[in-house]
Amino acid sequence: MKIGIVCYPTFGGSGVVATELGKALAANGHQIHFITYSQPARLDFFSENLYYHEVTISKYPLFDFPPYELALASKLVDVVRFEKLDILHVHYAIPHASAAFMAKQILATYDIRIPIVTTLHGTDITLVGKDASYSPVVTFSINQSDGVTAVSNNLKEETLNYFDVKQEIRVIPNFIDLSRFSLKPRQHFKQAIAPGDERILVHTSNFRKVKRTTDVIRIFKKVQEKVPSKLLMVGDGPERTAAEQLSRELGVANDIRFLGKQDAIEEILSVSDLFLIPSGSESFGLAALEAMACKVPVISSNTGGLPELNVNGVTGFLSDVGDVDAMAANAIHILEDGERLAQFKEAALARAKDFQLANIMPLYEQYYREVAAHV
Ligand code: GMT
Repeated sequence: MKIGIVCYPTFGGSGVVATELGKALAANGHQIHFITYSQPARLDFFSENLYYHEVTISKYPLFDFPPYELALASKLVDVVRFEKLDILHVHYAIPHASAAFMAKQILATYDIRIPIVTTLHGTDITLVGKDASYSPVVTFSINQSDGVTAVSNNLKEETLNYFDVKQEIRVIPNFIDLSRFSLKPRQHFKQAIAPGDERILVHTSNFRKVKRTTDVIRIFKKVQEKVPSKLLMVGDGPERTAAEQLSRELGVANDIRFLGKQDAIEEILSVSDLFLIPSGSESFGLAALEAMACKVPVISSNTGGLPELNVNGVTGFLSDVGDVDAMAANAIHILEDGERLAQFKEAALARAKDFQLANIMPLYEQYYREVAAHV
C-alpha cells in the first residue's frame, strides 16, 4: 500500500511509534510517505520505500499564531493527489485528525476518496483533548475518521467515557523492535557510572509535569539509604530544573547524572538495573517497554495503561500515583537480592517479547485493509 503517516516529528512517544511503524512497514514492502513539519527524529536512514514531505508554514506579520493545521491540510491534499496514496494514518488527534478531515473534504472535490486512520496516543485524550478549547474538535474528528486505534484498553475506555464517540476503537498496543532494544554488553560504561558496583536506576522521559520526575528523585533518595545505587536521568523538559534542585536539597546530587536527550537509549538501558516511571497519567508507557526489552524491571504507578504492560510482582511493581514510599520499598525489594533481581530481569524481557514488532505490525496492516475496504 501507499501509506501517508502524519505525526509529531519529535522524540515523544507518539512520534517514535509513528516513525518506527513507518520504517517497519517500508521494510515490509509498503511505500511510506511521512508528512511532518520537520524530519522525524528516528527517520535516520535511507530506504527506497521511505519518503519525507515537509509541511512549510509561511509566517506573515499578521499571524500571531501561524495556522499550522491549514498548512498541513494543504500538504496532505497535495501529497495524496500526486503520490496517489491509498490511506492516511495520523498519529495524535490534535491537530492531525482534524487536518486530515479537512484534507479529505477537499480531496472529495477532486473525486478522490482517502480513508483516514487516527491513532490516539494518550495526552491527546487525557490532557489536551479534555481541555474545553479543543474537546469539540477532538470528538468531531475522531467520529469522522474511518478507523480509530488506541494504544491501550485503558485509553480506549477513557476516550469512550469522556467523549461522545460513536466510532469503534481498535486497541493496538505500542511495540518494540527487539533487534535494536536488547541487552548489550557495556561493562566499561557500567564501570564508569557505578565504580563501586552500585545498582543503577534509570528514568527516561520528556520531563513534563505528568512524568512526576521529582517523585523519581524522592524514590531514589529512599532507595539509596538502603542499597548503594546511582540514578541516570535521561531526557529534558520543563521539570528538569526542579528535579535537579530537589536532588541537591536531598543531598543525592552527586549520585545522579542528568544526561539530557540521548539517541542511543538502549545503551543506557543496557547498564541499568531498574526503571522508574511514576507518571500521573500514562496511556501505555513506551519508555517502560523499551527498558523491559533491555531486561530492566519496572517500578511504575498503576495509572492508565501501565498495568497492561507491567505485571505486578513479576516484571516489576505498581503503586498508586504519588506513593513514593511504596515505590521505594518495592525498588529496594528487587534490588537488595541479586537472585531476585535476575528473576525480575528475565521476566521483564519475556513480557516485552509479547509486544515485539513482528506481533504488532500485522495488526496495523490488517486494520488498514479493513478500513480501506469500507470507504
Ligand atoms: O509520554 C509522553 O510525554 C509523550 C507522549 C506522546 O504523545 O508523544 O506519549 C504518549 O504516547 C506514547 C506512544 O503511544 C505512550 O507510550 C505514552 O504512554 C503516552 N504518554 C502519556 O500518556 C503521558
